[in-house]
This record gives sequence, C-alpha cells and structure tokens, in this order.
Amino acid sequence: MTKCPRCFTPLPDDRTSWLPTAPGDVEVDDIATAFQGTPVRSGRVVDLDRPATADDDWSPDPSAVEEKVGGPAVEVCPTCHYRLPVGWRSAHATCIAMAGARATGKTVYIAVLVKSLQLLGERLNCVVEPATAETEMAYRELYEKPLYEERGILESTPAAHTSNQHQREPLIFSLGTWHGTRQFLVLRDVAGEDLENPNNVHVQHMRFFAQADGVVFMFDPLKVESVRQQLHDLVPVQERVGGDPRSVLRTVLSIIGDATPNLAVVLSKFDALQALQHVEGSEWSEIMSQPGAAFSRDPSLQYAPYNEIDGRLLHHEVRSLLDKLEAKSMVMAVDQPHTGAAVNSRFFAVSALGESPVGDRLHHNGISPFRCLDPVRWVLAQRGVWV
Ligand SMILES: Nc1nc2c(ncn2[C@@H]2O[C@H](COP(=O)(O)OP(=O)(O)OP(=O)(O)O)[C@@H](O)[C@H]2O)c(=O)[nH]1
Ligand SMILES: [Mg+2]
Ligand SMILES: [Zn+2]
Repeated sequence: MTKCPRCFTPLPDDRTSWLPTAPGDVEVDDIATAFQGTPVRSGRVVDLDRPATADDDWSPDPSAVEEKVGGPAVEVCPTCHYRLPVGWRSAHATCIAMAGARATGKTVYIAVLVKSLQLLGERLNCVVEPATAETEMAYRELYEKPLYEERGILESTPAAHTSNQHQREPLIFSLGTWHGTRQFLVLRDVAGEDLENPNNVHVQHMRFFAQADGVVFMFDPLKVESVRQQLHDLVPVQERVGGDPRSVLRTVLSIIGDATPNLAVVLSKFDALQALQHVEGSEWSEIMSQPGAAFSRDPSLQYAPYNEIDGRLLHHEVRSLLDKLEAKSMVMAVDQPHTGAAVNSRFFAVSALGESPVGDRLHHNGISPFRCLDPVRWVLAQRGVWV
C-alpha cells in the first residue's frame, strides 16, 4: 500500500478519486484547502469506489473514469485531493517530515541530503532524481541554486498560511528500483515558525506528521548558551535564531500522538561542536577530540547495508552529548513522551555545510557534509529499502 505524498495517508484499495483536467467550472475545494492550509480552487473531484464483486487489485477502467468525470482526468488522493504522480499506486514511498525550531538547518539539510543520496544511489546502481516537474523546479530554485550556485544561505521557510505555495509542496524523489519495486522518497520541509506555534497541534495541514514513516527532528547546538559562549571567537555568529527546542518537540510529539513514525533526533550544525576541539584546555575540547568516537568519522557513504552497529554507537554518544549540553530534558522527552505513547527513536549528529557560514555567505571552503545520510538511511532501513 502506498502513501499519499502530501497527507501521507495510505491510499485506500477500494476508492479512487479523479480530477478533471479539461478547463471548466472551478470551485473551492474544502478538503484540499484544509490539507494545504491555503485556499484551493479546482474542478470537482469525483470518487469511484470498487464494486462489491471486483477483485482486491481492482482499478477503474479509464473509459469508466472519463465517462464519470465527463472528460480526461488525473488521479488524486481520496483523502486530501493531492494529484498523484504517474505510476504512484504500484510503487512504494517512504515519507519523511522535517521538524525543528526556526533556523535549526532543515532546509539546508534537504538541499545537501539530495546530493548525498545521488552519490550513494550511484554506488547502489539506483538513479536518484526528482519524480515530478514540480519537485525538479522547487529543488532547483529553492534549494540547489541559492546554496550551490549563489553560495549564500537560504531564506527562512514561510509559514503554511502564507501564499508561497511551492515551498509547501512535498519533494518527491525516485530512488530507482529496489527488489523489483519502484521506490520513492518524499521529503516535506516545514517552517520552524509553524512548529513554534503550539496552536498548530490540531490543524489538518500538520496531521501528516502522524502518518509519516520518519520524522527528522533537528536540534541546534548553537541554541545552547554555554556552547555559544565558548565558540564566541571561533565561529561566526549566526543571526537567525529559533525558538525553544523543547516546546517544538512537545508540539511535534503532540501531533504524532499515538501514531508510530520513526523519530530521528538530529543534533544539527555539528561542525560548530567540532570546532570546540580548538577551545584550549576546556572540557569541550577534550570531549570533541576523541579520535575513537563515532562522531569523529563518517561512514555514511559506505553502501549497503545500513550500518546498524555504527548507528547504535552514535546514538549513545549523541545522547550523552545532549546530556552535557544540558539538554537532558530533550532525551527524556523522547524516551518518555508526555503523550504516554512510545516512540521508536534514534539520535544522530549531522553537519550539512561542514563549516559555519560567514554572514550570509557560505564558508570559502565550500560544502563538506558530515553524516547527512544517516537519519534517512535509518528510516529507509526500517522499510527494507537500500539495506
Ligand atoms: N555551522 C552550520 N550552520 C548551518 C548548517 N546548516 C544550516 N546552518 C545555518 O543555519 C541557518 C538556518 O538554516 P535553514 O536550513 O534555513 O533553517 P530552517 O530550519 O530551514 O529554518 P526555518 O525555515 O526558519 O524553519 C543557515 O542560514 C545557516 O547559517 C550547518 O551544517 N552548519
Ligand atoms: Mg527552512
Ligand atoms: Zn493525500
């Protein structure tokens, strides 16, 4: 069963929904509006249900669809009316939602992650490419160009109620064929601003977190006062600062409720912590200089299988680092969510850029990612993909 790339709800076997493509009457679509968070106007969506006598692998006859819709049509998700990419129903999709306060590095992470996935894909003989024209355009314009061509930092992701529509579109990538099935990866970037607002716990357009296969929650070590102080002369100050990570985590866990996505808790901007090695004589320089530590090496481009032992080692190291960062409450909130539900979680450390940007420009050394693939490979491995 495949999930919808926008609402992440499994597509039902016994219902298909269709949107006319010919120009005609347009009306407000209340369902799509609720799931997008801004008004959607379109033709009327028509549902076609599986007849009682049909087999389980039923799909409607194209001529029956055309007759019912009154012209040519495209398939949409019965739950949220999102237009499904071609061949979606027979493929597998792994759906990942980004989370974290503002300026924790979610958008930069996605920009860099895609490049790393492409490199790993080459080694696994799987072509990683945008699956739709919308994703190709959005990735190029909003992620790749500003970071890799203009070598600047990225704009803050706009909140869901704003009109900048394509920043809210899911990014859909083909991962090629794995064990005979076409595989897709869906990434939903989210505005930290939306997650810093606890009123968003119950809104429909945030419900996808509960249906996700993986939630990648980012935690910015530069939010920790003692780290910031020690780094004072070592790395350039970052102007954009986000809100309290604990309250964002609480909001995300509330949205997830008793659902069961895999939760990757990621210490982002790890290059900044690595720079603490150079603070002479400090406790931090000792911690960060351990050559044997998993967080001192990056095996993530080694191809299959996903390195579970290394992953577990890093998990424990990052947990104790968070402890030292006086962020033990984060670890506890993940281990014992206030919702009472148990979450399958793992801790990670990544640096998308490899070095701190200077002002609004990238560091002159360029981009050298560290352990970016780990969280996504872990989620993929839970689903038997690229293992
Ligand atoms: N040192 C360092 N800084 C980073 C890294 N990744 C991101 N940053 C910094 O963090 C800032 C914010 O990154 P974004 O990816 O835009 O943050 P975001 O989480 O998408 O923020 P919102 O869209 O507001 O939710 C960037 O402008 C960079 O200055 C990294 O790997 N290392
Ligand atoms: Mg962003
Ligand atoms: Zn949907």
